[in-house]
Amino acid sequence: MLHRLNEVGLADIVEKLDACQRLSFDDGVRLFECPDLLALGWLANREREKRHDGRTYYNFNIRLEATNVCVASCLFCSFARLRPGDPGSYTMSLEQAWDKLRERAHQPLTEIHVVNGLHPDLPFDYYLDMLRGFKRIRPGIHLKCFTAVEIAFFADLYKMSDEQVLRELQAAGLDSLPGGGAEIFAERVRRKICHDKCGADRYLAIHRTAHALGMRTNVTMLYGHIETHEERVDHMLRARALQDETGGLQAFIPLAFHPDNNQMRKLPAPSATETLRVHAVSRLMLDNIPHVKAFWIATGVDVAQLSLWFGVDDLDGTVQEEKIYHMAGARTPEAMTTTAIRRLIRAAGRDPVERDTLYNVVIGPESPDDAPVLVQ
Ligand code: V47
Repeated sequence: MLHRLNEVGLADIVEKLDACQRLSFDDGVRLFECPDLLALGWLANREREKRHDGRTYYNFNIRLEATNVCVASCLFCSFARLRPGDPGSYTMSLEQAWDKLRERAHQPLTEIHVVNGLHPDLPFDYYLDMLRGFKRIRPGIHLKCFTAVEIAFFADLYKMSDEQVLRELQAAGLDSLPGGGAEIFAERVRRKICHDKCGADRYLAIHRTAHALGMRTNVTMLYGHIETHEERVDHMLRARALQDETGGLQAFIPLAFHPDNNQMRKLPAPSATETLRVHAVSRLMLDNIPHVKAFWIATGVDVAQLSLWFGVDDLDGTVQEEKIYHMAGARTPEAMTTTAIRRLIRAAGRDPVERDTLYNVVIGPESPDDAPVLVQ
């Protein structure tokens, strides 16, 4: 492969990586323009294997979207319904939200991932009580809830600082923040696709504060719409700079734009090759973020499997009941069993590792893929 990387003019980048030197903005743009996808994948895979060998992580989680009422008007979103009472809008009662966890009492879940619309009328206690209830039902469960965009919204609505909001949620049981809401950090893109929600600086500041309070977080990147290669690289470098400061980011998650049922439906969905390229470049640019995750719901199961040779070491989890992508046209299943995830990792020639949210090993690669698992 080295001669192919030479041929496409990337020998200097290979040298930098060999010397454990950081790649620059221009390097990132050149990687996006590299015509040889396999050579790029090979290079990203080398970085992946330096960190994780063949280990490929997933977790046993559920997704909960407690309301789709949302005051923001992101053009790419097919999930939000603007006002309570609009056709298709819903808001779960706390009992309904808690039932989603009670119904899974038989499953060895380790995480609930909660993402909501920005609801203008719910009291802060709704969210605090939701978290307390989850911990009452299942004290050991990890609560990865509320994007930085939701945290900013709570702070403005309830007239608190971002830090106060995080502290109160943490006291009620919040363990970490998911990476949603990052989209593309560049102001040009945000103005066009999500002008009325929290900007990039505040998003990153909220993650910085969460890290200072001892929480881990993820960062996402929505790609395949109107963003340029330069804007993708800029996005990655802003995440990398935050990580230099705090070390609190666990995973970088590129999210493929889905065009159905939203105001950007005229755009085509990103291709499989583009998806592989974005994940590979992410691995190469983000030298300080431990994990690059392919969210299989967004990439498709087959491409997620291939991505394990293009820099990816994490596939998210069982998910179960995902709405945001399925309302935007995703044709992936809504859930995968842990056996199915382990088999697809194994079939790719990689080693499946079930992890908890903080990447502690729950079931190692040596376990058989259909091993019975203990219910917590
Ligand atoms: O922020 C919304 C994206 C995100 C569309 O932290 C869309 O572990 C594509 O952040 N096409 C929410 N994307 C999901 C998310 C996430 C997913 C998996 C793991 C983690 C994690 C976080 O979904 C939103 C937005 O960027 N989104 N609509 C759409 N039409």
